[in-house]
Formats: sequence, C-alpha cells, structure tokens
Amino acid sequence: MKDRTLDLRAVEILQKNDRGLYTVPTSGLYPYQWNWDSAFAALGFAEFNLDRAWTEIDTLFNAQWDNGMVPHIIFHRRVDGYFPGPDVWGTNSVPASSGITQPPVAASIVRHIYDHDPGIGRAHVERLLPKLVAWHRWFHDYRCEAGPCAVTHPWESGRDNAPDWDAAMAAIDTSGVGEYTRRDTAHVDASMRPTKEDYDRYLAILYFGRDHEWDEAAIRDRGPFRVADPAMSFILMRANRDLADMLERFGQDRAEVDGWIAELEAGVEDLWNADLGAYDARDLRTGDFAGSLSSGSFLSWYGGLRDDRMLDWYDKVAGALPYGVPSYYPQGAKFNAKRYWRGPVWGIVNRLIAVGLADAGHADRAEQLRERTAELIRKGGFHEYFDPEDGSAAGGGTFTWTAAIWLAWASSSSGRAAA
Ligand code: 9WN
Repeated sequence: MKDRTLDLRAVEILQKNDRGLYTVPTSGLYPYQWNWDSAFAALGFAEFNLDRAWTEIDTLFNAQWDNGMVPHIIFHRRVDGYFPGPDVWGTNSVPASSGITQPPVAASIVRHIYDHDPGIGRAHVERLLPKLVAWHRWFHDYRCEAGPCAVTHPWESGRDNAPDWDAAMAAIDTSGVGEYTRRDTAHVDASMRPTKEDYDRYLAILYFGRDHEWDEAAIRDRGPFRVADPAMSFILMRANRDLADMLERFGQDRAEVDGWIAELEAGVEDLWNADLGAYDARDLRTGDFAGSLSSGSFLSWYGGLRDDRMLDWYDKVAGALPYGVPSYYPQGAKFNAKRYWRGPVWGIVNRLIAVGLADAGHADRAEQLRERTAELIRKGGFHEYFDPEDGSAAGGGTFTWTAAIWLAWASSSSGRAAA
C-alpha cells in the first residue's frame, strides 16, 4: 500500500476510535481512555484536526485527581469486555478511574502541538500548565524519593510484563487474590499476553492500593512493588524539560521544574548497571538491579543525556534483528518475540527513541528506525505491536497510537517534527 493510502487509513482509525471527547486505544480490547495512549492520539489528531487534539488532552486532564495524579485509565462510561474495570479499582473518583498513573509523555506532546499553531494553542496551554506542574510535582513527591522515577505497579510503566519487573514480581504474595475472569485473552491470543501468574500479581498489587484507599504515602512507604524504571525516569526528565520551556515562554517561573530535572539527572546514575553496561531497572525494596536491557534504556537520549553510553548496545540490539527495536534485548535469556513487552517492537517507543537519537546528533540511526517502523506498518497494518524477527503484526488491530505515530512521524509524508 502507498503511504498516501495508509495516511488516509490512519486518519480513519483515529476517527473510528474517537468517542467524542476521548479516544480508545482500540475497540474491544481497550474500551476506555488510557493516559499515554491519549497523549499519542493527540499527536496524531494534530496532523489533521488541531481542535480535536486539544480536546483529547483537555479530557485527560479533566480526570486529574486533587493530589495531582493523572490516572492511567479513565472509565468514562461502563463498557463490558475489560478487566479490571472501575469496581475492581474502587477509587471513588469522578470520573471513575484507576488508581495509578502512566508514563508522562503529555507535556512533551502539548509543547509539540502548541508549536503547530500557537494562536490556537495558547488558551489551552495556559489552562494546562498548572495541571502539568501539579502532575509532575506529584511524581516528584510520590515516585522519585530515591532519585530516579519509580513505578508502583507494572501497569504504571506502560510496559506491563517487561522482564524488568520479574524479580520484584516474584516476591508478591498472591494468596488473597481469589478467582477472576480475564477479558484480554478473549480478544488476543494468550501466547501474546501476560501470563496468569502475572495477572495474579497485578491484582495483588492493585488490592494493596485499594485497601489503603489509594493513599500515596502508604503506597510509597509500604507498597509491595516499587521499582525504579529507566524509561519512566527518562520520559519524566524530557517532560520536565518541555514543561520548563513552556513555563518560560509563558512568562512563568521554571525554577522548581529545573530542580526536578537536576534531581532526575543525578537519580538515573543509580540506574547505571556497570555489569550490564546499561541503564537498568532497580528494585527499591531490595536495591537489586533487574539485569534486564529493555528498549526503555535507549530513551536516555530522549531524556536529554548526551553521554552516548548506550550507543554500543543500541547498535548491537538494533542490528541483531531485521525489525528493531525489540522491547527486550534478543541477547537476553528471556527474549520472546511474541509476548507483549518481552520482545515485540512498539511503534510509539521507536518514535521516542528516534526523537532522542536525532536530538543527540545520531540522525542516521533515527532515520533508519523511522524507516523500519514504517516498513512494519506497511507490511502489517496499524497493529498494537510487531514481531521483531519476522515483522508480523501482533496484539490488537486498528490501534490508535500506531496510527498516530504513522501520521506524525513514520509516514514518508509526515513532518517528522520532534516532541
Ligand atoms: C493495562 C492501552 C494499554 C497501554 C499499555 C499496554 C496495555 C493495559 C493492559 O494497554 O496495558 O494498562 O490491559 O494490557 O501495556 O502500555 O497503555 O493500549
């Protein structure tokens, strides 16, 4: 299919997944609004309908909690087919939502969309700036006490079953979880999804939060899962840089946000695993490294680091398979080309990696990654993720964020501007 035809198809997918004020990641498998999916949806909408892009971000931030947290799922209206739904989370929030967050890509995307047309964007950014500051402050209060940014649940990382969490997950007591019915495996082949053991542990961690009425201090100090995540740290670092830039452009004080950037820059040093020669996840309850090289480690350039420490690994991992960047390194024992975040390639992650590579002066690598991502979509369509060995499409079909990064970056007709 020609790129122009795929452009039209991508627009159709965004429109089909549009529920008016928000967009679902894909109908069936994910029937609600997800946090980082929505930010990427806005990136895609901005290519053909700026007003709709702003609506997406406004809806997301209308669900912000009083403490500043922006939830990972917003259950605007009840839909069957997804587990765990609003009753399981038990957050009592309005609108109903989950009790954890997701990677904060929103500030960077807001800045990118604003630059499309500052005249249209000004009023939106003025309204959003205090909300973005409050969300980032919440991260620094409740997720960054050790320096880098931690996740309190694998779902918070957006990389649910990455090997990064395996050791910390093995320690979770699942004796109180009981019976439940998963819905994801009714939509997608179980071999491409997290396992039953993973789900038991996801629920056990969720129940801790619910039993503590989503009290962030309790979750921070006593929660059963607390792992510092390179990807989350680099994404937040980048988001802080973009937020500070917007504050300055809008004549506001950026000092607090600059302080957060400095804290994160110092914090990610604790995630450098010298044995692995890479940024690595670290269990904050035990101090142990995960020993797991994930695509998230290649976000160091996106975060703004210019040390090129990850460059050798990048070349090894991106060069090992025809369709990089795999979510987990193919040299690792746990690599699985089909199972979700344990090997498959994700277009959105590729885009973030490529933006960082280009910023850091590695334009050739960035362009190669764009072209490989485009090739996957040309071959397999707008799927959730792809097998890095044979390029076959996997997971949910007609996926919002794959359509969005196609329009904003991968398509040969895109502007390819960074965010
Ligand atoms: C749990 C919606 C979301 C993405 C995540 C992805 C997956 C959910 C799930 O789908 O997670 O949040 O039920 O598997 O891992 O990154 O935001 O697309």
